[in-house]
Parts: sequence; structure tokens; C-alpha cells
Amino acid sequence: MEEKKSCCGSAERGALDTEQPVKKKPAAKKTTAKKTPAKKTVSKKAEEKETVLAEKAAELTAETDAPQAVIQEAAQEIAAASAIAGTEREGMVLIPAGEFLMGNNFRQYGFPKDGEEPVHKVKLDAFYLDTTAVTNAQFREFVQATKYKTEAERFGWSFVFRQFVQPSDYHRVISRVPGTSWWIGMYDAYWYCPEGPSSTIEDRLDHPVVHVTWNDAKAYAKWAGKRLPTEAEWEYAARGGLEQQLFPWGNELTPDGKHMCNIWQGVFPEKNTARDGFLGTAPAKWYDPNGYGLYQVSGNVWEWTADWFSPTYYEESPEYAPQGPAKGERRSMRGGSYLCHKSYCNRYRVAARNSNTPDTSAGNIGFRCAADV
Ligand SMILES: [Ca+2]
Ligand SMILES: [Cu+2]
Repeated sequence: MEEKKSCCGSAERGALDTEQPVKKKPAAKKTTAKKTPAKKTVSKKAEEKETVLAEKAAELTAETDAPQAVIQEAAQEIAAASAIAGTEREGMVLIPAGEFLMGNNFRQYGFPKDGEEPVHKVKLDAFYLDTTAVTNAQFREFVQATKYKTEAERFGWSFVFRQFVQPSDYHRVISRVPGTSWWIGMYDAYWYCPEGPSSTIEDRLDHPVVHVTWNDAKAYAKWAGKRLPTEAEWEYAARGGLEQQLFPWGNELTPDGKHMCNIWQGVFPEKNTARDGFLGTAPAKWYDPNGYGLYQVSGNVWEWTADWFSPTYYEESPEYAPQGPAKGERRSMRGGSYLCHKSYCNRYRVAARNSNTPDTSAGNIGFRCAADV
């Protein structure tokens, strides 16, 4: 059994001594994006889809030669599709109600102290889930609409991966994190300047937003009329309909040599060959989606879930719609990040669990939202 290793997502805000006064920050840069109108619940695309479906249904009813079973099956398909079309939410997919086996018993792949065991049956109602992590462009809309200040901005600093710190920002480095020396506490790093003021999101608007705490994620979700997924919902959706596989697409990390997610290649934390195409974040919609049409549930950025985290929760969690422990100190995160490597932190598996304090932010932590049907 392998002992738990420090994870690429486990530097926490309390680990750094930031008693020294926080320097006054320059005013945030102005952005030029226009405000987009509020999203309608029923999109135009959905309406069009419904019309097409209705026409198709009429055609089918007229077809008297078709065997009854075929008509019935087609009708059921149409009904199901219309139901979805009628309530379609932009950028989200409907995850159908069902049950699945949550957790992982393959000990050689996991870390017992993460609490991935025991594998247990979970039943869930249908829900909507964002097809991608919330992007910089989406988060910017939220900030422009609400003037929201993230916790990284209020604390005045966040965690940046050491290789990303640019020389022009060296004077903003606070210190390294004991035990996870690849994390640098850095003044003035926040969602808009992910590696400090020498960097900007303007060239990566379609990438996931990072440096958002659990509290920030919750505030965004509320503004968007959504919520964070529970840990069980996240894993159910991430599995994409497959049962007890390691990844959202199966058991092989790179089927036929093909990269399916954005993690670390090479030697962590010294050398990243970026064979998958990315040293840092990748665009939120990249690689093939899973069986439910979800992009990058594995790798790229850690995703906050609604639940408190407890490594013993699976031993006592209810079968129906588990909501996590009633209280805790850390919130559960899922999916792994571009810093995960099998030698160190193979937490890009669908069953892998991680957590952090709700006020921690880092350059590899983001989120996606869920919504009730
Ligand atoms: Ca990568
Ligand atoms: Cu990791």
C-alpha cells in the first residue's frame, strides 16, 4: 500500500506565513468585453430542435408500413429528445437519473488515505452539469456584472506553480510551501493575472478560470442560477456511463497513443515535456468528451464540489443522493490537474479524491456548475 503523497492540489492557504503586510496592489486592469444578455432557459436552438422533432414525429405517424415496435421505439426517442430540448440549458447537459458504483478498490492505483474505498452503490436523480469547467470569459462576465472580488484578491496573494513565475514578478514571491515546494505563494496573482501581474487571461479566455476558492465558486454559481455538483454527482457524471473504469473514457490512459487529458509528462516537478500539448491549462473544450458529452473531467484543473470532505465518508454515506458529511474543514475537489503525474499524484482517475480549505486558491483549481432539473 502506498502512503499518501502530497498532491498537486493540496497547498493550502494556512500553510504560508503571510503576516508581513500585503503590498498595495495596482488597480485592476480594465477589460473591454461587452456584457452579454442574460441567458434564456429555453435556447433558440432548442426551439428549432423541437420543431424538427415534431415534424419527424408527424412523418413517422404517417408511415403505416413500419413495424409497431420500430415506431414505438422511435417515438420514445423523440419524446425523450423533446423533453431535453424543451428545458435545455446553454452549455449544460442533462445527466440522466440512475445508479452507479462510486469509489475504487484497485489499491495499486490510489492512495488509501484519500478514502476512495469502499466501492458502494449510489442512486441519483437527474441533474444538469456544465459541459466544461467555467471559463475565464464566463468568470469575467460575472465579475463585470457584480464587481465581485475573489478571495485571492482580498487576501492579496495566491499559489502559482514555480516554473510559471516570470522574472518581472520575482519581487512578488512570498515563499515556497513546506512539503510542496513547487507552489509559490505570490502577491497579486489572481484569476485575471494567473501567474502574477506580468500575465493575463486575455490570451486564454476559453481556458478554465483558476485562482478561485470554493467560496468564489459558490458565489459564481449563485449568480449563474446554478450550484456546485455534489461529489457523488461529479463522479457519476465523470464516469460517462462506464462502470468502474479508471478514466472517463476507459482503463487506458492513452489509448492507441492518443492523449485524452491534460496532465504532466516527464519527471515531476522538474521536467514537463507537455506531450499532451500543454504546460499549463488547456482550453476548457479540448480532447474528446466523455459519454455524457463532458469535457476534461480528468486533468486540466481541479474542480470544487459542494461537499465537505471526509476520507471515511464512504463507509457511512447514504445510497440515495449523498450530500457529503454535515460538517468539515475542507471541501472536496475532483478531477486532477495539469500538474498530475502517475509517479506522484495519479489523481486524474475518476474515483480519485482530494480536498482543500474553502478559502484556498491556486493556479490549478477551478470548477464547473450543476443545476437541478
Ligand atoms: Ca500537460
Ligand atoms: Cu495531482
